[in-house]
Amino acid sequence: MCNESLPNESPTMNRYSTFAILSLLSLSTQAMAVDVRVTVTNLLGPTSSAFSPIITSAHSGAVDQFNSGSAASPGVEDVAELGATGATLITEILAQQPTAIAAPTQNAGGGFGPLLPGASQSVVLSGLDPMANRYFSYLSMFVPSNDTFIGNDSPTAIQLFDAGGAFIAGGFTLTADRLWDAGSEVNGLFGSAFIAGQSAADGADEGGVVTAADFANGFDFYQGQTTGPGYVYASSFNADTPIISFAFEVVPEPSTAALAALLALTACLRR
Ligand SMILES: [Ca+2]
Ligand SMILES: [Ca+2]
Repeated sequence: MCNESLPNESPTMNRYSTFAILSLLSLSTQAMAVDVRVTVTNLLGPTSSAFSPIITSAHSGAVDQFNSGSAASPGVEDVAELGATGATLITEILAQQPTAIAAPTQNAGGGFGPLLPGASQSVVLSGLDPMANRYFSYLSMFVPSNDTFIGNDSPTAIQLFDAGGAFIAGGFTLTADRLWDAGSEVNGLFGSAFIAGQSAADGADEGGVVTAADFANGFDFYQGQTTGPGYVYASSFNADTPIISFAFEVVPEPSTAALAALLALTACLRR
């Protein structure tokens, strides 16, 4: 885009150069904030399981949603049993780190609902600081079930940015052996979510701890049952069955686009 015939030292170009550098300085603080779009896709077959909206968050590593072998927090129990938009969990996340950014994924047309087999949802985590929001976490109910969920136990397992602040999130896929049981509700048809005629608000207290879910046999209760959306549930899982994928991309902001243009202009002027 540079015009090679431009004289290097004209007074006009020096004025432009000064303007460009001053503009760069004024934009530098805005440009540090990054918007990242998270896109999730349900990889299961058409009569298989779905996910509640995925509660996503970006944090410094200080946000630990749960621990295997310990009782689930009220926020994790709420998502794992009811699969809503995670208001209690988001409150817990912000209590652990006030500068964390957290939000649930939405359907393509907007609105919150189940992430059905084959479908995708997304959310933009806005204004991320590469240090305060370096790591990514997720949590979502896996339905039909009583309290089965996906979520990362380790707060530092997934990096959005490296230690130098560079965006490095490459995406990942979860397999069925990554499902958890919250240990908060007894598994069975009674009180299961996503099954017609059952109410997720029902259920018997389990009083247990977060453990690996019985993905091989733990969904037999729901086989042949009609789901909320109307299809008859039929599914089976192996340990290595892919269930959901996560993808990340930086969303250009107007300030970022302007900065890129100014950088290009400055490079031209310095030739
Ligand atoms: Ca943990
Ligand atoms: Ca359970």
